[in-house]
Amino acid sequence: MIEPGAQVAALVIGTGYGGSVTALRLAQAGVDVHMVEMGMAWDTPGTDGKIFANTTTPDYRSYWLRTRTKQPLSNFLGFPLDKDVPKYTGILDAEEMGGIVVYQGRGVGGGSLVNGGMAVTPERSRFPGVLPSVDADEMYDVYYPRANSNLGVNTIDPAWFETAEAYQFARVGRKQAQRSGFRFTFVPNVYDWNYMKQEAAGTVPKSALAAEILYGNNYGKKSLQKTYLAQARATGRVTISPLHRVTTVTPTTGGYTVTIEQLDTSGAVTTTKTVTAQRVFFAAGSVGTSKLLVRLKATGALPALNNEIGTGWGENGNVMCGRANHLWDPTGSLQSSIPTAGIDNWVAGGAFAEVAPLPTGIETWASFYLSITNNPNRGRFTWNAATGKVELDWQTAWKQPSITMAKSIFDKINATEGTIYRTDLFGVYKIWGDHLTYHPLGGTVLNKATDNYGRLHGYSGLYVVDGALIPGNVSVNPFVTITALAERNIEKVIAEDL
Ligand code: FAE
Repeated sequence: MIEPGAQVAALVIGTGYGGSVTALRLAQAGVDVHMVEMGMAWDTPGTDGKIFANTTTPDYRSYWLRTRTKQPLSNFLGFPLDKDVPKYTGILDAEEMGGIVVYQGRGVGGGSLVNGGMAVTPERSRFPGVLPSVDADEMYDVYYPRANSNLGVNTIDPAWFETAEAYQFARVGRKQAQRSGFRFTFVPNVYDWNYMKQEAAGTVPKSALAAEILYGNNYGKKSLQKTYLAQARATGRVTISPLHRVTTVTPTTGGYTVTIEQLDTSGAVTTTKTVTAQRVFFAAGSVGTSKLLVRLKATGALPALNNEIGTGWGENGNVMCGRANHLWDPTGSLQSSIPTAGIDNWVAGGAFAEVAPLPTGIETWASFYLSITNNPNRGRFTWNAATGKVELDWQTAWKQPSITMAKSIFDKINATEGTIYRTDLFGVYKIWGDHLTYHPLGGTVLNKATDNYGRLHGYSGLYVVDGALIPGNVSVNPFVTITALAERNIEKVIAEDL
């Protein structure tokens, strides 16, 4: 745990993908690194003997400082699903920002603790539209392969997929996609598929087959704790302070003064510490990094940051929906919580739809999808001096292009199958889950708020290394791109700045 008055060579704010890559590579280059993480360590079992709670039974561990759950699927068959929980520094933050709920992981490992593990490299042809200033050859020859290998990305055994009871929902999704002429693709994942086979055989404790995902995964998923962070700790040069939140970064002689609040599990501040860091790497996630930098610029701690800070934020075009199948098309009462396939209509209709599980334990006859769409709308973080808070300018109506793009897939499938949308999953008579995102991106965009390698304009020794660099949309699930970009940028920074 970091001591007040400490002097550190490199301080990393946040322990998600960008932060973990940065810490590992700096440590391997001989730099001592301290990582500050506002969430918990998630290394100690709870009252039920497990570290993480099940998705079907949220408890005190499940939400970041909320007294009531805020489940992405809020309703079922007309009944609201949310329930009261004790206020605790739990694992999933449902941050309500203006017109959108932004879901984020909290704890050592960031989003890797709560996400679906879908590890997708965007198609090469789409990359210039995502990050135009980045050399695509370098990314596809060097940094994407490096990221995939270090994250432990693997693909499902196609033969097992054909017979696994837990993937009946995905096989129904495939059959219906193909009957409407859509391309159906398998999606790589960081879940250990061999472990899942053993879960199905009943030889190991169940995790994906026990509906664990949103509130953490006790066994089979290779979160950052098992990959980059384990490697980083093994260097002996990386230390981590969980339940510590960075509030201020401001220049001082030879580096930066960083103010850090230590939290207890009720979220109360128990101590405020001031330390000095030669270099500071912002890895607090798209929302965390952007909010921090907007506030530090507006309040005079880092006044020389440029006017791009806070702009170019997007939600990766996320929109959810469900379809009601016929009685002869059951999707299965046992569903793996780990998605493994999607419907690709990006070129024709601007949507890539993940065929998602609904692991309720009962037959629902529902097909459920999270679509990533080419929504062009972008939000902006601004400082509200009256409230002393950073706000996000985003309106729910800006999701309309996403809905239109998702409909390019599901209207056709419904027409082919003679089926209808579910209206009971996001409220009463509400088809579209258009009020949320799992994929916040941007707000401190590469080559705008920073140079082409994440160095913040206006200050030497300050870097952005996370999803805040990516301008709003990557056309697929984002963490492989965040990881690969962090690998590219830190290699340059180590070569030129240290
Ligand atoms: P992130 O992983 O969010 O890490 C930031 C860390 O910084 C967090 O641990 C914060 O607690 C911490 N932090 C924030 N502010 C402070 C502060 N002031 N002081 C100290 N610490 C701080 O950032 N992506 C995929 O590619 N595939 C998926 O299947 C997928 N499924 C998802 C499902 C869910 C439910 C969610 C929420 C996300 C999903 N994502 C998925 C998105 C993915 O997890 C996300 O893009 C990355 O985690 C973002 O990585 P960053 O390094 O930017």
